[in-house]
Amino acid sequence: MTSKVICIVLGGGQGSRLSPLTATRSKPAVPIAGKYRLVDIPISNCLNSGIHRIYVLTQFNSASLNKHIKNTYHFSSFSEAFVDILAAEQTPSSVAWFQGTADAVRQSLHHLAVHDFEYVLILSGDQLYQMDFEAMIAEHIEKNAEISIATIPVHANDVPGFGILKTDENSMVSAFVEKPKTNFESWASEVSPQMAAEGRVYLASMGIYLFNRKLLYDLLQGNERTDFGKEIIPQSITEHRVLSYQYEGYWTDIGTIPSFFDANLGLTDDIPQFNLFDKHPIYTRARMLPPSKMSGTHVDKVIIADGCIINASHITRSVIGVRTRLGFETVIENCYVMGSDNYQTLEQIQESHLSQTPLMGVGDRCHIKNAIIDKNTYIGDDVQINCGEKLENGDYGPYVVQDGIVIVKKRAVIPNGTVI
Ligand code: ADQ
Ligand code: ADP
Repeated sequence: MTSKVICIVLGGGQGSRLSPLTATRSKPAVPIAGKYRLVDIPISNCLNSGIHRIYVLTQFNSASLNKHIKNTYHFSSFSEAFVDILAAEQTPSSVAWFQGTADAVRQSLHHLAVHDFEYVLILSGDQLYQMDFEAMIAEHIEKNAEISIATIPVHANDVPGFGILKTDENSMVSAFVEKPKTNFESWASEVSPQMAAEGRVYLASMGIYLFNRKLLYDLLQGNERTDFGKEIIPQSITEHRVLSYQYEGYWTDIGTIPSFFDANLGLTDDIPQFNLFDKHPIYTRARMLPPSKMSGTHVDKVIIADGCIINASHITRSVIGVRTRLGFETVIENCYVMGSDNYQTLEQIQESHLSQTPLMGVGDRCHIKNAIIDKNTYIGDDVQINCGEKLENGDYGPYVVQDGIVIVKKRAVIPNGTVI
């Protein structure tokens, strides 16, 4: 069955909600969990489900995404497997930008035409979850559906952020409303006792769709509908067999700074909801980095990627990414430190010492709390970043504050003694 499926990963519009992490890279290339990129999550779910033909749609065909995909996803030349990037080919000022999710898929249909397939699986590129799509496809076929939507029970507080639906006794979708803001109580559904006990009684679309090939072409061609959630799905439920494929595992949106931050730090829990230590791997680029080296550090609930040089005194509830360097007597709490793309040479380090400019990484005697430190940053000695909660949201030059989280921009230099 899965050999008849082509997957399209919606890699993101302008990515403004993840700004400034998306300032120089496309959203699918944003680093996650210390060594992966966002796009590795949907791609790994596909590969682990036996789906091997994958297109990633993005507005920015940035060098880092290209490089990552090219260096990561290699298949035998005897297989038809591929992971390809399809980028909107115009400039930001041009109307030829993808106008929305459905428009992005429409503009990509001609790339699919050369393949043999019966189903198209459409995924979001900014969600953290592990799901077996093979089971979803099996149910789609068994119930003779034309469209299947993966759904998850959510709490009333979350309803305004999702497409909410109702189903009949056969799990066929009978009603759908995109992101209802008020008076949605009548949209409550019958759910499992466990979900009901958690107060999760509204069935939300996960933005994961399986379409029969011909129907997708019919729905997209010859019209200007631009969005799945706002137009295609609500308009399809009366005319087509739309199945709700219910899922109750861990699933979270990582499309905003606070949700991205929480999802990363959540990986440090004793038993994380998203399990990196699972038999199904999350694939990413193999980097051939040296093992991490640590000295004099007390660590508690920390994930440390390869290639780090760590002399900090304390690290708590943090994710430390590839090639991170942390100086002596430094304290890191509740942080995602993304790491670096390269190491400085001993000569460069010597020069920095002589000129008293910060080294790449985090210097000595720093105290950094509630922060995302993007890659290749130069944070000097005696820097304190821990007043994010008291700062107004906004762009402060080398860093941005968003809901109490300080995001130090890629390649930013934070001079010795700075207090944020
Ligand atoms: P949203 O996530 O709000 O709701 P949307 O902003 O359209 O929907 O994004 C869906 C996915 O497509 C995201 O991964 C986004 O980055 C990507 N995307 C958006 N515009 C794009 C473009 N022009 N080109 C390429 N990719 C693009 C949707 C559904 C809801 C559902 C939620 C679940 O509309 O019904 O409940 O997903 O998260
Ligand atoms: P990642 O480890 O996050 O996947 P990459 O290895 O793709 O990052 O590197 C990102 C950027 O850094 C690329 O432009 C790459 O050329 C550059 N880079 C990587 N290693 C080095 C190095 N040793 N010296 C200088 N630049 C490097």
